[in-house]
Amino acid sequence: MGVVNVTPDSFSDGGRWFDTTTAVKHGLHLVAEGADLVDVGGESTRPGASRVDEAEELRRVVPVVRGLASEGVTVSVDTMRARVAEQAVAAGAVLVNDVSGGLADPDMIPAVAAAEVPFVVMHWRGFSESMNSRAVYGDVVAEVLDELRQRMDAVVAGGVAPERIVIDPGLGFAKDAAHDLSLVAHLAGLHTLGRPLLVAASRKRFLGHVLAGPGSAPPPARERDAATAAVSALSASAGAWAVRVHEVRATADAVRVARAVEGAA
Ligand code: PMM
Repeated sequence: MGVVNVTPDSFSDGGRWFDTTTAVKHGLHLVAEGADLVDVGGESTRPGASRVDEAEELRRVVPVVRGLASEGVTVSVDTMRARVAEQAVAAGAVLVNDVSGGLADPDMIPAVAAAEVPFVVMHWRGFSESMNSRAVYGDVVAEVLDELRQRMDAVVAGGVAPERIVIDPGLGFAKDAAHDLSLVAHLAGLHTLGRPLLVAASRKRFLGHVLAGPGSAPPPARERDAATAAVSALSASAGAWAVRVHEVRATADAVRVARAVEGAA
C-alpha cells in the first residue's frame, strides 16, 4: 500500500503532493514502483496535529481518488470522517482506512456497512492532540489485542461484515518507540484476531530512535526508507496482508525476498 498524503503538514511528506495533479502523478508513480493499492489521505495524524475541516478534507481527497481510480488504480481512503469515506467510495475508492477504527465519527460504521467495502480498524486511543499522553501500557501487546478485539466487535455490531475487517496495530499512535518495537516483535500474535493484518511503520518515530546513534539525533523522516523496508520484510514474514509505505520500491523488493525465503523453507 503506497501513501499519498494530500496535506500541507504530514510528518514525512507534508506539502509535497498537495495539488491534485501532483498527487495523482505520485500515486501512479507508486503503482509503477510496485504498489498494489494507493492510500489517499487529506488529514495529517502526526502527534500534536490539529484537525482539518471536513470541506477542506473533501476538497483535497475526492479529486485525487477519482483521478487515480479512473486510471485503474485500486484506491483506499485514509479518513476519520463518514462523509469523506462515502464521497471517496462514490469517486472510486474500494477500501476505507480509518485510523480511529470508527471511534472519531459515529456515522462512520453505518457508512462503511452501507458501502459494503473493506474497513481498516486501527488501534487508536484518541486524537493526535492528546495521543502522546495516552501511551501508557502494562503489557502493550495484550492491551492492543484486547482493545482491537473490542473495536472489531463494535464494528461488527454496527453492521460491517466481519470478513470485511482488516486490523492494524497503529504503530506510533498513543505508543512510544518501545511500544512500537514490542508490537513489531509480536505481529504474528495479532493473527489470533483472525483477520488480515496491515502494518504501517513507514518513516515513523520509532525507526528514528532505532537509527539514532548514541548521543546523535534521529535521521529525518525521509531518510528512514531502508529501515521501513526492513520492517516490511519482517511484517511479510510474520504474515501481514499489507504494509503501508511512502517509498514503495524498497518495500516491494523486501516483500519479494521475504516471500522467496518463505517458499524455500
Ligand atoms: N499512520 C498514519 C496515517 N494513516 N493508517 C493506518 N491504517 N495505519 C497507520 O499506522 C497510519 C495510517 C500516519 O502516517 P503518515 O502521516 O505518514 O501517513
